Formats: sequence, structure tokens, C-alpha cells
Amino acid sequence: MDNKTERNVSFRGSEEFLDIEIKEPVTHAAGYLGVREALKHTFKEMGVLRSMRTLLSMNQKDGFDCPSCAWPDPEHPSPVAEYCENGAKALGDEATREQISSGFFQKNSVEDLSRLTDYELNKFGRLIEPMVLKPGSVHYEPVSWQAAFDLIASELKKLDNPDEAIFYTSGRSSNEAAFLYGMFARALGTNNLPDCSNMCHESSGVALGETLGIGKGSTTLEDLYEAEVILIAGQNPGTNHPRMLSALEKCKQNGGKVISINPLEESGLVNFKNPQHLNGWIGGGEDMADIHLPVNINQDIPLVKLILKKLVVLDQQSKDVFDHAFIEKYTDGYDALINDLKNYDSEDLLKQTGVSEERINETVVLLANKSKIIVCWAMGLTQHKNGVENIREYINLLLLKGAIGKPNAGTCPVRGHSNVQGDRSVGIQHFIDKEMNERIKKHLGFTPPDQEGVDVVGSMKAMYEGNAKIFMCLGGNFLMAASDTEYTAKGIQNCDLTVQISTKLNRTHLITGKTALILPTIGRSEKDIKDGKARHFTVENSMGRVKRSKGILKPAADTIMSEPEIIANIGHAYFGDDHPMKWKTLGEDYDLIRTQIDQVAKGFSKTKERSKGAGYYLPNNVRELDFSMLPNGKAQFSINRLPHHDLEKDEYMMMTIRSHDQFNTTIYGLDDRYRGVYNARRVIFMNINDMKAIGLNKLDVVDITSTYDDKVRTAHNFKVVPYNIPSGNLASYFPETNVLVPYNHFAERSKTPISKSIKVRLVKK
Ligand SMILES: Nc1nc2c(c(=O)[nH]1)N[C@H]1C(S)=C(S)[C@@H](COP(=O)(O)OP(=O)(O)OC[C@H]3O[C@@H](n4cnc5c(=O)[nH]c(N)nc54)[C@H](O)[C@@H]3O)O[C@H]1N2
Ligand SMILES: Nc1nc2c(c(=O)[nH]1)N[C@H]1C(S)=C(S)[C@@H](COP(=O)(O)OP(=O)(O)OC[C@H]3O[C@@H](n4cnc5c(=O)[nH]c(N)nc54)[C@H](O)[C@@H]3O)O[C@H]1N2
Ligand SMILES: [Mo]
Repeated sequence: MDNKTERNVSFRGSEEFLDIEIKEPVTHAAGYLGVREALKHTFKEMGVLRSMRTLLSMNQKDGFDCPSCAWPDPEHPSPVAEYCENGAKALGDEATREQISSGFFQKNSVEDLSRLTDYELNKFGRLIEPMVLKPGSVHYEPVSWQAAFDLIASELKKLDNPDEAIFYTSGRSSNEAAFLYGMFARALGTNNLPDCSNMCHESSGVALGETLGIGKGSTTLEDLYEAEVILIAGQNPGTNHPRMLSALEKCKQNGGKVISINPLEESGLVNFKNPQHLNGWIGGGEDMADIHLPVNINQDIPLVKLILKKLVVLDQQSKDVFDHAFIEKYTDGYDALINDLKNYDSEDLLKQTGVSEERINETVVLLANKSKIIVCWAMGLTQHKNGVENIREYINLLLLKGAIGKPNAGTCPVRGHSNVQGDRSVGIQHFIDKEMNERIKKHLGFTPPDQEGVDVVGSMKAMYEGNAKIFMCLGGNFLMAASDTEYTAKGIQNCDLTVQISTKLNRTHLITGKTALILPTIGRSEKDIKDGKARHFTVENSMGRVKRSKGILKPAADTIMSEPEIIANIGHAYFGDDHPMKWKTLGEDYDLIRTQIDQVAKGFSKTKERSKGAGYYLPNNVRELDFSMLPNGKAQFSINRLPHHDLEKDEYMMMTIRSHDQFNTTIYGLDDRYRGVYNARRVIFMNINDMKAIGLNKLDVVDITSTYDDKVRTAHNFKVVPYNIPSGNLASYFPETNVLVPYNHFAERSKTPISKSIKVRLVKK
């Protein structure tokens, strides 16, 4: 297939403006308005009765797991409604009645479609037929399932080396699909298994692994209820994990305190009106954050260091601020940490944080005599050059306070995609796990490769440099999610074949390899029927609990196929019947996959039985205070450097964040109700004094540029919105500003792109 195609497609989409409207930001999250908004959206997409029936099954014991975030379900879900506004939107988006038939692609070329916005692309509805885009063509055309599987197999067979194929996974796939996918890549002979967590919580995984011996959090949902202090750093639960607010509400009602550490005062952290209680509809709701620390972007390390220095002083006076018995018994590196803290000047640290000393002192007083402390975090900590160190610094605080491995205390990295943690647990990873490889050999009967594969950044580079020929994606929207959109687009276009297993249309279906396939699949909320019987699959939530999920809706069309079946068919087309993995049968009977997961994936056992009802927790060494896998068998204090950005005089530090109307690259709507922005996404939030200083007025139009390694990148046409954000900091929405994130700048060790600390300039138009 060397017929070179230069399709005239746009990786940027439309950069036009609509009629933007700006209002005051809303301080309280959820409540009546949240429910109304959720239902409005879902009713429109799905119809009223279908919506109500489906919402009542979401996150219930015999129902399906919400396709939105990974927040866990309570032991006893509310029988009326165990969902949130954004879960309802995610459902409406997946179960929409809009559909894309083959006639659609006859009418619309990929070139024309690529000029639309991501919002417009998503609105076309569900993909329902397998489609192929042939070399030289700009129109997808229908293809039979078998022809699609055979095409993939024959292209894979042409490769000189299995490492010329890359297999990406987004975190919505079930454990069963992810397991088959990971094992297919290994059976083929490659560990090229990048996944969305490389752009997400990889820094958390690395930091937690290094310090506590497991790349996952240690708290359970119930731990939050009676914590004395919960720190929420770099996370916006009101929008991204709304059901977490119910847990925070319980904590507050039990006398706990909440501290928010964030450049922005995000609405759910100011006040929460719980729609499950009457006072959430008519009353004032629950005030959330007792202390808000408006830290400058990427200045968490100086902030935590300053807090630690102040705690050290108090501990020297009373000897009971730190848990010395815990430190002695379970940790390594205490003296080095305390000595290192002496190297920093408190005034300098304070200046770097941008926070008032009064607020920091309040925080120190609050923390001094408490030990049931939980730190929750998300992308505000992970997506920086020092993402791993950010998290390790917060872990230092927990270790000093003995707030690890006890009830109501510990680490809580709040995961993104609803099954991103499960996908990793069952083998989606580019690095080598020797023990898992041994189990694969023993139980699956083939020898997996022992050479590390590529992660997301590695995949982008491999494609750009022409070292990858086939790029397959199990869900997601790689082009828009990855950094440096132009670089990524060129890489993808270098491939001979790109394959998307997807539910909805996105830009990665339009910017493709020479040949491209769309393989439409069923979503979380839909029934997966085989021989008249409905099948279920399993997922793992943010807190390590494995449970079943079973959709209840009729699938979007009878021409779509489940993810495990698609992968099994690809496996069969490539390996045939004569392979130790019985691909065809695995795709038919998921219990067989679950048996293999039990044999191969660490901690899984009797999943078939134990995943029923509330499911079961995977083992977690931190909960057992077992650090035997770490140096000296102890949890590790760490010494983390201060961040240095060396901003030029006209440079700002910009973070790319989510609006209230999106799920990652899926844009549900154009409003960000909590931040008061309506009908627009091309906006940049800026401090009013910074605007005055350079003569910018509200809604002036600017281009944003970033300069790294002498290369200037530009995002065109953004309207300036004055906002309560610390001076020198800016915020814009992802994915529109991903064009500015350089492909070769990422977190040390985790390689997570620096999406939250991009040095930029503004150019007035
Ligand atoms: N509705 C909805 N739900 C989602 C998603 C979605 O897009 N929509 N995405 C899912 C996914 S995959 C993920 S990973 C999560 C993401 O969940 P979040 O991490 O909450 O998402 P972001 O919008 O990236 O917000 C990051 C927060 O960190 C703050 N921040 C940025 N830089 C810094 C910093 O240097 N220090 C501190 N302390 N704070 C900082 C920002 O102001 C912002 O409030 O949500 C998941 N849930
Ligand atoms: N600048 C910047 N970039 C970022 C981030 C940021 O904060 N700033 N966040 C990063 C983070 S945290 C993440 S997790 C990544 C997200 O990266 P991805 O996971 O790649 O992106 P999504 O937008 O979640 O993928 C959406 C697509 O998934 C498909 N899909 C939805 N449901 C299903 C399903 O059930 N099965 C299948 N097969 N397909 C499905 C649909 O076709 C939909 O268009 O983006 C990262 N990129
Ligand atoms: Mo994520």
C-alpha cells in the first residue's frame, strides 16, 4: 500500500466565533439547576422515557457503570438517582438517537468534515457501520466486518517487525476488551501499548510506586466520610467528578474540613447543593472548602515545602505534630527530608506560591493536630514537567502525619476515564512486568516480548519519524488528546493503516493513515447480546474495586459489534484456529476471558463470582502497611526540587482545563455554566490587572503563541475573559490549545505532556 495520499484535511477545525455571552461565575454546584440541565440534555438526545429508565439503572448493583468518570459507587447506592449532571450528559451523548449511516460519508468527504468543530462532529451521532477509507479517496465507504478483519490481518502480516504496529487504548474499555487487546499485541510480538493514562495519571502511578510501592490510591470511598481533613489539589470535582461532592458533604457533616489548592476557586468547592436531599433543592447547600489556597500554576512544591517547614517548627515545640512512631517503623529518609527543608528560604517559597501567609498559617494550624488526612488530586498536579515530584511532595506530608495505611487517611488520585484503572490492571502498559510475562507464558501458552514498547509520546515520535506503519485505537481521540496537534497529525498521516474502534465520530477518523477503518462498537449503556443472552463485563473504579457492568438499552444498530468480539475477530483473522489463545471462543464467552484475567493479572481472583453486586477490592499493600517491595522495606520520603520556569517578561503560565460541557475531546455543548461563559470555547481566562497592564479589554481577540526550542506554535482567535485567577496565570480549554503543547516537553519519568504549565505569549489582533 504505497499509494501516497495527501488529503487536504484540517487538524484544527473551524476557528470561527459564535455570539459569546459572559455572566458571573456560579459558586454552588449541582442542585436543581444541575438536574434540570442534565435532564434537558439527556431528554433531547435520548427521548424522555428512555432517559428515565436508563438513568435509574446507572451505577446500580445490577445496572451499568456510568461511562463518565471513575468515581466509585457507594456500598448502598441511592435507589432514586446515583448519577450526576455530567454522568447524565455522558449517557445522553452515547445513547443519542442520532446516527451516521453510510450515505453520510458519501455526501461528506473527510476534507469537508475536518473543517467543522469537534462539537459539530460529535453531534452527528453514533457510528453504526464498519467503514473503510481507501488510499487516494476522501470518502469512507461501507465494508463488511470480515473484510475489515482480513484487511487488518493482511496489513499486520506485511510488517517487517511487530514494533511497527501501535495499539492505543482509551479508558472506557472494559477489563475483558482491554485484556484481549493487550494480549493480542503481545502475541503479535510488541509491547507498543500506549494508553490515555500516559497523558493523565501516569505521574501519579510513578510517584506512588516510588514512595508507597503501588501505583494506585490507598483510600476507599468510605474513608472520605470520616476524614478530619481532605486536601483537594489540582482537581475540579464540581465538573469532573460531581459525585465526589456527596462524599465531601458527608465528611463536612461529620465535622471534617476541606482545603482546596487550586489557582481557581472552582464552584463545587465553594458550595454544593446535593440534589439527593431536599435542602439541596431549596436551601443554601453545603459550603465546601474551609480554606482555599489560590496557588500559582505549578507552585505546589514550594507551597507544600512551606507548610512542612512550619509544621517542623511546631513539631520541635511539642513533638506530637508528626507521627514519630509511624515514621520510625514504616518510613525511610526522614532525616534527609528535614535537613533538606532547611535549604529553602520561607520568604522565597511564599513569594513563589502567590498565596497569602495568613491562609497558609490557617492551613498549618488545621493540619498540626490532625492525623486522619486525605489528599485528593487530579490533572492539576500530574501534567507538569515535575508532575511526579508534585505528588511525591504531598506524599511527604501524609507520611510525616502518619496519614497512610489507616482508616480515613491516605492517597486519593481521582482517576479520569471510567475504567482507565482497570485497563492498566489487566495489562495495558508499554513497560515490562516480568511476573506478568511469566504468568502469560504459563497460562496463555505464548512468550510475550521482553522489550519495552512505546507510550503516547513515544508513539507520536515513532509515527512522525516513519517508524510505525499501523496505528490502532481502542476508543479515544488520539489526535486531539495528544499534545502538539500538528506534529501528531503528521505522524498519523505517515501510517499505512489507521483503525478506530469507536462509538462516535471525532477528528482522529478524519486525519488518518493512507487506509483507514472505522469499527463501530456498542457503548456501556447498551445490551451485549449473544445467542439471545445478555452478557456483562467488568470494570475497576478509582479505588480498586472490580465489579460488573451490564447495559440495558437496545444497541444503536444490529450492525455494531462489542469491543471484545471485534478484538477476538482480529486475533482470529491474524492467528487462525491454530494458536494457544482460542480467539474465536474468547470473543463469544467472556467468562473464558475472566478466567484468563484471574490467571494473568495481579490480584484478580474468582472474578466471575466476586464481581457480582458491589464487587471486590483488589489487594493494596498500602492498606496493609506492607512496604516490603521498597528499599529497606519502608515507605520512602523524597526530596523534590523547586520548579523553575524562567518566564520572559511578556510570558504567562497557561493551564489547559476542561469546561463544564465536555468530556475530554467530546464537546457536549458550548457553555461553561460554572465559570459564566456561554456559547464559546475559544476563550482565555486572565487576571484583570494583567489585562490592564497590556491594554486588553474584555472580549478582545488574541492569538496565543508558545515558544519552545526556538519553535513558535500558534493557537488562533481567542477572546479574553477577565477572571479571578492569580496574576501571571492564564487558563484555556483543551483540546483547542493542544496545538501549543510541544511534543518533546513532558513530565520527567512519567512522560505526561506539560498540558498544565505551558509558557505562552498573547498577540492582540
Ligand atoms: N464531565 C467531565 N468529567 C470528567 C472529564 C471531563 O472531561 N468531563 N474528564 C475525565 C478525565 S479523563 C480526567 S483525567 C478527570 C480530570 O479532572 P480534573 O483534573 O479535575 O480536570 P481539569 O479540568 O484538567 O482540572 C484540573 C484542575 O487543576 C487546577 N490546576 C491546574 N494547574 C494546577 C497547579 O499547578 N496546581 C494546582 N494545585 N491546581 C492546578 C485547575 O484550575 C483545575 O481546577 O476528569 C474525568 N471526568
Ligand atoms: N491539553 C490537554 N490535553 C489533554 C488533557 C488536558 O487536561 N489538557 N487531558 C488528557 C487526559 S487526562 C486524557 S484521559 C486524554 C483523553 O484522551 P482519549 O481517551 O483519547 O479521548 P476521549 O476524548 O476521552 O475519547 C473520546 C472518543 O472515544 C470514543 N468512545 C467513547 N466511548 C467509547 C466506548 O465505550 N468504546 C469505544 N471503543 N470508544 C468510545 C468516542 O469515539 C469518542 O469520540 O486527553 C489528554 N489530553
Ligand atoms: Mo484523564
